[in-house]
Amino acid sequence: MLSASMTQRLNEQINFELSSALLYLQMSSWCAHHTLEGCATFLRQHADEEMAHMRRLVQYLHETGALAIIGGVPAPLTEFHSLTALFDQIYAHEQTLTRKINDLVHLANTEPDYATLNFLQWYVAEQHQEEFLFKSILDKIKLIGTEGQGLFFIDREIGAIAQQRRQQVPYASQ
Ligand code: OFO
Repeated sequence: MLSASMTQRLNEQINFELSSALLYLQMSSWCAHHTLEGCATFLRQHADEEMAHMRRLVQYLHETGALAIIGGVPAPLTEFHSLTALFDQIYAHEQTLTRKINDLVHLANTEPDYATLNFLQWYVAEQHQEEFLFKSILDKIKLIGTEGQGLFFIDREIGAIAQQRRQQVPYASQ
């Protein structure tokens, strides 16, 4: 059984994952609007992944007899200065997510709540992968550059990452 504070903090995380899904879906739409189809597909997949992260938390709350509460989330930003700014924002967002997961791990460790500590290990590993993924995308963008045909090649590269992830991540969408 979860403590009241752990239940509250896991519910906060549910809503943060949901707001991440909405942000990435909005970003996907921005990319599609700017004819960056590879980026749009990649970000749509990523929105689905965030929804899966949310559902995993909801299921855990059910299994522990707690009530999952889907709260209201603010509307995501709709405008981005550039593709580089958009991916910079994602990288910062994922770092915030990592800090939130780390705070949850700290709480589980100090309560102590070993079942939740164990459950959270999946998120710890996931955030490590996510930060690595987005850092490598940013590195690629900086390497290729967005001048001239740069955007075309970046979009193709990111579209290829989406293709690979479709095979690796079971819930990645088309
Ligand atoms: Fe759920 O934060 Fe990215 O992965």
